Amino acid sequence: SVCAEAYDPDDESDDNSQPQVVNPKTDEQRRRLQDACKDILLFKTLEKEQFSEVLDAMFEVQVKPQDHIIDQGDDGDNFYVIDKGVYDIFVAKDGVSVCVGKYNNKGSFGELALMYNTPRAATIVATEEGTLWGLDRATFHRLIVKNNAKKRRLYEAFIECVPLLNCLELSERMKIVDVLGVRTFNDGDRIIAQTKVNQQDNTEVEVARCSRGQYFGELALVNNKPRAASVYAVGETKCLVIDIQAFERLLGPCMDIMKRNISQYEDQLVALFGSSDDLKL
Ligand code: 1OR
Repeated sequence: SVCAEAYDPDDESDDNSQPQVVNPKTDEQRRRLQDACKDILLFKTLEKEQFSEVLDAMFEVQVKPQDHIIDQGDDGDNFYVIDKGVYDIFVAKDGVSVCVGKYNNKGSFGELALMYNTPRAATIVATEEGTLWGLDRATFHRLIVKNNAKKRRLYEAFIECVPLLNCLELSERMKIVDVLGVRTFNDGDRIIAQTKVNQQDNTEVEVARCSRGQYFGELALVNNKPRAASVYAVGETKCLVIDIQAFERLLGPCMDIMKRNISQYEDQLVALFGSSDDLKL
């Protein structure tokens, strides 16, 4: 079984024996593929050359409503990037399959079984016609898993000094490093756009400034509400990013700390504006 392979992110031995996979694509496919992959976090730390090898290896998959792309418990074959379509995520709880989330026309899934040689952790079902880009297990291993060893070396020390993540075990922190992406911004770039409830009042006031080791963007994910504030880069900045599914999967143990900090935002807002209605949980 593939589940018996040991996972060693520091294993540097090169699978050079393995031929490079190339699935030819039309210009139109290539354009769609590049568009679908431009925000995929797992690709964001790859060198240019590795990224183009990934794109070469990917293949198009057409799906129909109710197609099971992945079944929980199976061995992992491919990693998938969404081109279009809505996909439900089901996880079995006490023998009952529960919908725990969905992917809406963007994102990726199927990395866990390939990264850790574990059975598929969830079932993914297409709810409508859609298109996916698949990446085979061997190429995923050769390029993404190998890159994770480098990511761990680069970000291990930094992750250790993020206070929020102190509540996690080392192995849990490393799982965050495995799925995170890196994004850089220039001075003034808008990183998060506030969803404006009241279009009349558009004046923006600086309410806080975050620096190294701090975090932002959690509020909308914790509350399941629109973005309550905009965030702009001050000077050139570099952020480590995780997607909402990984956030929910990995940051549960930090939830109490985040909620406590959110109640402090409320106090700050009341002090500034006399109300914190936009933040109500
Ligand atoms: P995989 O290779 O295990 C199923 O195949 C994929 O579903 C998995 O990789 C992830 O990419 C994706 N827990 C586990 N896997 C998830 C989850 C998830 N969500 C998406 N996947 N949880 C839901 C978080 C919103 C935690 C459920 C308890």
